[in-house]
Amino acid sequence: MEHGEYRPPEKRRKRRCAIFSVVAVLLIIFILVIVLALTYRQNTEKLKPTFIARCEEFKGYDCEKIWSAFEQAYVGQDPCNVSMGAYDPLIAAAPFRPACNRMMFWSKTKKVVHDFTEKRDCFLTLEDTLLGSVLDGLTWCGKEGSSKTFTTGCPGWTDCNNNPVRSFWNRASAAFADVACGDVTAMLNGSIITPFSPTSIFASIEVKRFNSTRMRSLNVVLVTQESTVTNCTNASLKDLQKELDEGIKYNCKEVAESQIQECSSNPEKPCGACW
Ligand code: DVN
Repeated sequence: MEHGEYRPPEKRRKRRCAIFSVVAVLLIIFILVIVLALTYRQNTEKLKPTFIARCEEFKGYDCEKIWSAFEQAYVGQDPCNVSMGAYDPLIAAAPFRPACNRMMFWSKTKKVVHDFTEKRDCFLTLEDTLLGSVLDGLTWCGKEGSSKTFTTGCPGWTDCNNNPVRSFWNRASAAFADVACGDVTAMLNGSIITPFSPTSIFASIEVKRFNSTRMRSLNVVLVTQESTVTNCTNASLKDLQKELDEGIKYNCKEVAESQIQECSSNPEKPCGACW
């Protein structure tokens, strides 16, 4: 050691190390708390602004009231124990209005259907209504003992039947089918061997609620592509015909996806000429 260099006594050096360690631990805890708080906030806050913004695109509705009716269905609940009935107050807050001769149902054809309804106002799907629109593509759930809405860490579609998202779509689909009237259209997928799948929402909920006192016909548009594996003689489509309420006329037409897309991008073409 060089002459004149001063070294603190051993005790003072140890004290400085201890203080440094405490400060470092406190800093790490502080950073962890900030990260957890931001993650928690991110998981719980982004749904309502999206819901309200999408709702306000529909004039004449009290969006705060509809939001309250929505969150009461799942907030504070076990996310695997939210039944379809939990959304009854929401359906009552924003009831579906019948759009006779324009209503479109679908199954395994979400993209082609919504590409079409976004570009042409020939038809109305559930996702074009207020309730279908505010929640399309979103996920949400609550937790027992919490008043928060979570958007991550929620059960997936198949994790449990009574999850908040699946119960909502089942309930909304039932209410939408309850007002189906006039000539109704259903766009089904000709590239799968069972276009009318018994486990689908269309088959298990919607078709069962079609009522001949309101509905005149069901016109199936079977979307075909190069990979098409079926046609209107498909066995599952025969089942669909049998399941229809007595008095509802059934039609089926194979339509190339390219023809639907062409019609989507040609607004001058009248709706009825699309297929
Ligand atoms: O008539 C339509 C419409 O009114 C809707 O409300 O119900 C009918 C469509 O439901 P579907 O007959 O069950 O048809 P799909 O294509 O089997 O399922 C419709 C949607 O439910 C899917 O697009 C999924 O939504 P997403 O993730 O694309 O926004 C969802 N879904 C169905 N099975 C699922 C699933 N999501 C995740 N995992 C699954 N196994």
